[in-house]
Amino acid sequence: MKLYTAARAPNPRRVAMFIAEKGIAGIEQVQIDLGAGQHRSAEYLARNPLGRVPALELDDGRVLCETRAICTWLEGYAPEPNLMGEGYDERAFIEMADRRVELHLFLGAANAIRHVHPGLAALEQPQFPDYGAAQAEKMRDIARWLDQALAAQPFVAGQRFTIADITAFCALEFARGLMKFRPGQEGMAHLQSWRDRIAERPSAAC
Ligand SMILES: N[C@@H](CCC(=O)N[C@@H](CS)C(=O)NCC(=O)O)C(=O)O
Repeated sequence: MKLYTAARAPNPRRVAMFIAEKGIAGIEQVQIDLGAGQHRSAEYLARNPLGRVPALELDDGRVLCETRAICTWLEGYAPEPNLMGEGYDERAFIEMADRRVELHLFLGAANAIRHVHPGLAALEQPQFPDYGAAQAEKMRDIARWLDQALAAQPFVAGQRFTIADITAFCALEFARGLMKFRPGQEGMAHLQSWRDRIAERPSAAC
């Protein structure tokens, strides 16, 4: 198997963290240089016509894209430790938490950064800075909601570490670097202490 990935990019980081939590070895990593536009080369577009990373090339030659779909495949390939739920009831509640943080926290931060940060201009054209600023506020709204949720439970989906923690952590780390977003400095003490706890896991170093 080959994982097409990119250094410092938050979606590939989600997959890297998922693989590290599972302890899966032997997946070859192929670095795609987004700054150099390698994801738009004919060779890469033949693998993923949407020109995005990550992409997982399976041993039979098929290419699986979309971070959550890759994680679903890896969960079946290496079931332990379980990160996406045992049985339909737990799976659905973890999916709810994961989609909430992916669609609102992660994409809010991604849109804020892509539309405002000059370093992302090569990837996002045209940039709409007003839209980016509005997305940053919406991202903060969901961060405040998550802060309150984490006052009552230790992890994003409830009582145990799951894929939803990985998605939320990678969103916050992206926002930390490029939006200078520090939950603790904005009154979100529970979110900050959750972030600091997750940062201590070996997988967070990916
Ligand atoms: N929906 C995709 C999004 C993947 C994505 O947007 N990846 C970014 C890096 S984090 C990318 O490839 N960006 C290249 C570009 O915007 O041209 C997923 O979940 O994997």
